[in-house]
Amino acid sequence: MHSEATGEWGSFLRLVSDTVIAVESNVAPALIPAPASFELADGAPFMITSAIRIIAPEDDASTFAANYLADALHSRTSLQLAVAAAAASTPEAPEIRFELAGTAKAAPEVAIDNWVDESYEVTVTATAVVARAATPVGLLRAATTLGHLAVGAGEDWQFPATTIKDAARYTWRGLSMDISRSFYPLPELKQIVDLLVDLKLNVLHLHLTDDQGWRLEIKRYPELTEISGATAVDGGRSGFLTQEDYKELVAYAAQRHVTVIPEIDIPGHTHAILHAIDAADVDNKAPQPYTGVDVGFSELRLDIPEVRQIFENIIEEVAAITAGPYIHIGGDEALATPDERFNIAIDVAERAAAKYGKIAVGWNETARAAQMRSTVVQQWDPRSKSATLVSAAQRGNRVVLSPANNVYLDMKYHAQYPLGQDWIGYVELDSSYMWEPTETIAGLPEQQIVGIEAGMWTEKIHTLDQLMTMLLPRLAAVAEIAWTPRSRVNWQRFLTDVAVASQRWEAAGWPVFRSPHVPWPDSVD
Ligand code: TNX
Repeated sequence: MHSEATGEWGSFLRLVSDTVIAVESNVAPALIPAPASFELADGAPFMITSAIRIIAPEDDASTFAANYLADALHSRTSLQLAVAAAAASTPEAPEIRFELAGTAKAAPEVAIDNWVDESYEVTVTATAVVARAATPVGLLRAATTLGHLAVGAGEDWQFPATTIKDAARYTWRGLSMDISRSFYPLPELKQIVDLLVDLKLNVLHLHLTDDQGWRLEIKRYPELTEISGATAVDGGRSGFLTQEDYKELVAYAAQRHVTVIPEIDIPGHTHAILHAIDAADVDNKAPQPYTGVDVGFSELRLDIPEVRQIFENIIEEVAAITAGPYIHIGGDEALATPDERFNIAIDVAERAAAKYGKIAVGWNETARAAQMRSTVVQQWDPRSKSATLVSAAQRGNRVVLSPANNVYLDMKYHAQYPLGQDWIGYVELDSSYMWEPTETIAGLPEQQIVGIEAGMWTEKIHTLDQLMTMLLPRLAAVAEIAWTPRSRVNWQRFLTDVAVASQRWEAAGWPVFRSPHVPWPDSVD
């Protein structure tokens, strides 16, 4: 899988992968994100053998959770455990039992719209493993945890005796992924979803459109992808998702309780649509494709009725194939758009989302425009004035935090790092871990913070291997800050867990950056 890596990056990547331990073997479980409560007990462990069955409720979602655990154990241990329906349970024999029990908790007052109770409990004794949750999503979270809990080597694997009680801190935990500057095709996007599930993340925000490319087929305007699906940033990959591809991704993600949020960025970051649709390019500014990395020069003129109609037609199609409740309308860096037109653009976009049954999400710049209270504001730029964001939150808008200095995972790890950008500085693993969401913006009402999204921009990140090395291990840090209660956040424990978890990630084919903070077992220096 590293065959395409050449040059400086190629030798760097080979150095990384040479340090990988080929056969996984570990004695301590590495649970990332750390559960709300997790104690190893004194009792004997539960021995995992291929004779053990995973018993699950018969509904599809619970069966999916049980199969997820069977697959996770198979890839880590080579043991193949069978999944059986609850009616086939033989409680006198050792079993792994998934049980739907209890009443789902009520939604927090401020939550992601398609909120589902994700809490679960796992108890391990020598004779039984019981995973209990009020919802199938909770059972999937338990399955992920159990997949990580197994310790051993070769044929000899076990779950240590333990009790785990776990629940998410924030209800919106995601990754914002730019596939416009450089395209990432469907099979790679599915791997990204797999990584999100491994980290108990539940949002994949897809930045589908920008100056450099348009990545989603729109049936009414085939020229969008015929022309601007074929362009990309210099050195990046072009291409696009057909509506069938997109629907397949949405379904794949939904089965794993990941909400896909499509972003159609307006009024800036719009050179690709201007270049593809003549009627949208009213000022005739985009005869050529754009392949550079500048921002803030393009504008889609949503104050003009014909252009507005094109945009609404696009939103209608995007909404129709999006299962989740949201559409992201961008709104960032609209430097070519005067305030008055900016306000019109955000108003048009919010209304278009609402007309087709969706809630708008916008970057922090949208906080200053006319706004619906349901709109979710995504804060990204630590240099921006936070007063407008704070007052939007005070009026009731929900906030997703993506502070670039902590969670922009396209930033270089350090000055010599061969990939990424550095406009906000370097983001080493400690920067992604050592921050407290409620303390990032002075005066922001804490209860309006619905969650956290990491950011991945692809001006300089062009392959899946490069992408994974930027995500790992930093996305694990972001996932832990989003999931784990503050009292359980612990840098030293996290680092020890990253060293172990990296074996799993690399076995899945995802190269991991060797952060010097992590106590690697096989130090090469
Ligand atoms: C800022 S983050 C942008 C993107 C760039 C990114 C590079 C945001 C809302 N806008 O257009 O790709 O920085 O790090």
